[in-house]
Amino acid sequence: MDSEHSVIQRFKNNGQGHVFGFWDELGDGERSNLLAQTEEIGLGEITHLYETLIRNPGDSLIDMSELKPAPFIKLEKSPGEEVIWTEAKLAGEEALRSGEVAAFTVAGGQGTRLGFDGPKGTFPVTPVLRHSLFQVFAEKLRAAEANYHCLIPWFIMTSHANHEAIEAFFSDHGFFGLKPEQVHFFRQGRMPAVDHDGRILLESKSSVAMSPDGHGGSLRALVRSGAIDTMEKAGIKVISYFQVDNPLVHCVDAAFIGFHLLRGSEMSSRMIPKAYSDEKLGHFCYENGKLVVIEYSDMPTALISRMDADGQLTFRAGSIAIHVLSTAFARRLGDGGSGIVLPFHRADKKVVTIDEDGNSVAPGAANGIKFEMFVFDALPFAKNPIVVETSRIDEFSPVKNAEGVDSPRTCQEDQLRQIARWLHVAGVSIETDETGLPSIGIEVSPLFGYDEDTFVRSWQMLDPKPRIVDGLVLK
Ligand code: UD2
Repeated sequence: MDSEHSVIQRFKNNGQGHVFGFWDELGDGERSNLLAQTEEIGLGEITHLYETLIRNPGDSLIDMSELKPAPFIKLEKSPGEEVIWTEAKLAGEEALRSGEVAAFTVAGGQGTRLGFDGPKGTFPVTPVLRHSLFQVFAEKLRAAEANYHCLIPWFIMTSHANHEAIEAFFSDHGFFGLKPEQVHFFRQGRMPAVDHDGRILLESKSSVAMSPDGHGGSLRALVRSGAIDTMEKAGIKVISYFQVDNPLVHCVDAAFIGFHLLRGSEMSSRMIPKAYSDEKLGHFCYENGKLVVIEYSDMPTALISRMDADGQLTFRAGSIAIHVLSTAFARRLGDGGSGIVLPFHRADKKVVTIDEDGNSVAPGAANGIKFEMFVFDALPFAKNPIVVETSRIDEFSPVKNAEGVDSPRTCQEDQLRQIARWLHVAGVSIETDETGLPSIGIEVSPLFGYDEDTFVRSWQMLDPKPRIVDGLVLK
């Protein structure tokens, strides 16, 4: 009772007493739900965010006039550069063989744009068998484990909304052949949505409108959940971070990991040249000597479309949200002990809430503000951060929208083009259109081949070779 009273009083003192406006009408279960939620909320933090992001948004923390394009390690190798890629690959392979690498998927997003009823990782993404994103990643990890004779623990950050569904999905599918004890699920933190006056929005009389605190919340969630302790106990030194929406990602890429290690980097990122100026990718930039990512929505249009004399976009280094972090760096940033706190960004959204009488209101336009942290904001705090180019066609085709760009259809087509290219390298030509898209459906399990080299190796060992027909599955 006392603690109830002090929580309620704290909210009143901070001008948020309305959160308990229906308290007298609530039953015991509803009261404890509301109390549990409100205990998660840092009222000082909310006041600070209101002051700095809503009331006096002021200028961006980044000085846009100081931005320069960030250098990156190029994929196209000039004669002397072959050797640095080879050395990097060897160093990454050594770390994998020594069991120092964990995979980390952020899967706590709400996936609203896709309009899929379920956690995004359960979305059926492959072209023939319609295997889920999670299955694709699991098979890639199993294939890498077989290749490097190692165990790769897999950490998956969920949200309060999808945690149980994700755990059940893995359990129903036998963890896709992984050992259950090597897969670790943990929930990310939440933040309340507020209105334009900084008042916390209620979703119902007994619940606050809470939403995930962004993928940048993964660093503190790694620490709070104990996942980082598990990593350290297992001798993990390198965390290979990727988003849940991109089945082409190399879940653990030896060369990328090797560059990270050889350059003494605490956080490294993958980039691709942007396909066109408005492509929705963050931009790798240097600001006053620090590596930063400026999200597409925050970058001034004049900079987004600026061209070099050779006709290329000046700020072409696009972030595809694939990073490698050292475990020690993740802990340092996640526990806040270093005094470094990732900034929050505001997102104006439609938030289902209630009116003064407690009736549900579905807004027609953005009525609320959500707060999210972005993991790439950790880059300027990292020692020796580096950016390494990768090939778009081989590593990036996310599923974000129900239709159009970055949709299930474009992603399936990109998977099919990749298989056609691999077959071509293996000496088998199949009919494709001018974009390289085959006219038939073929699927290759990552267990058969997860990149060109492993595919060609497995293909060469097939005896007899299968006929290439519609619906062929290689596993
Ligand atoms: C992200 C990047 C963008 C580019 C693009 C590549 C940001 C702000 N932008 O855009 O620069 O790299 O990806 O595909 O990151 N997630 C959580 N918890 C959250 C929010 C998101 O786990 O609270 C996960 C989500 O499940 C997904 C990933 O983070 O795996 C990306 O989230 P998104 O779809 O909001 O990012 P997007 O497409 O705006």
